[in-house]
Amino acid sequence: MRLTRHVSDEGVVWAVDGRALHAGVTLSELLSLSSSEMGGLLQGLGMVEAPLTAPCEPDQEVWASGVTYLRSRVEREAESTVADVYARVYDAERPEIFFKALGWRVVGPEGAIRIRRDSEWDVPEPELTLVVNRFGEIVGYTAGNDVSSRSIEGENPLYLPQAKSYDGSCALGPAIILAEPDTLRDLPIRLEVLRAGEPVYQGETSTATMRRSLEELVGYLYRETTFPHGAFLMTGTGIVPPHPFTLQPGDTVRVDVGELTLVNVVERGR
Ligand code: DO4
Ligand code: MG
Repeated sequence: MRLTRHVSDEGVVWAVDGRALHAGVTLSELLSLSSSEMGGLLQGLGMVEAPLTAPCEPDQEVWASGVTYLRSRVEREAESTVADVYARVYDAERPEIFFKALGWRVVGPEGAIRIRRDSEWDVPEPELTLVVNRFGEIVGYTAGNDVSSRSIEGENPLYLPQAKSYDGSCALGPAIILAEPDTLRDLPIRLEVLRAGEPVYQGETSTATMRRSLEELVGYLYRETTFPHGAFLMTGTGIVPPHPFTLQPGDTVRVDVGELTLVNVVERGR
């Protein structure tokens, strides 16, 4: 089943497999129920034609995990003056988890992701993004792009919130696929960057190469933090374009995760 969020002149509507859910049924409400209770509300009415927007509510939280793939550790060690922290967190029992965005700041399909004006080295990070209900159950996934400034993070890891969390740094979509966690353990992830219509970077990996389990990441996120309306958790990148690649305004970034394709264009910050 595929959940999508649409904006029309009449307002926002959620749909299941292209058919509108009953007025007032929101993702927040669905994620406040257990996965067995949620099924009862997933009844589609008429077809929805309105454009897609990011599949999250304005007040939902997006969190992210880091250094969950060897590739991420290797690139971060190379860019950083304190490489040791990345090796340590890759091997540690406790994962790196950080706050990424509130739903209202999330960019949807075809929307503009951004590179900061005060950053010279910027990359997309294609990530399996878990959709988790209030009980910490994984109910599905979406495709995510954890757009990041490597120059700011590389200068000092304490600058991570500025490297990771700013307008246009988080894109999700185009849909939520409702799925059992077991179906997410070996999902293909691909990244392609087009410049003037030509590919300038391509990479691929699989969630099977992640060092941590999905449940482990969700377990740490929910350990001392409640999410009455559920949460999104980006699970880290296994693809990092190597130096000197950097995003440029006008680039098109395509992220494939499982059966989803998220496409965004790159803009320079204000
Ligand atoms: O350690 C910094 C962030 C790591 C990250 O975003 C990732 O590995 O995907
Ligand atoms: Mg990331």
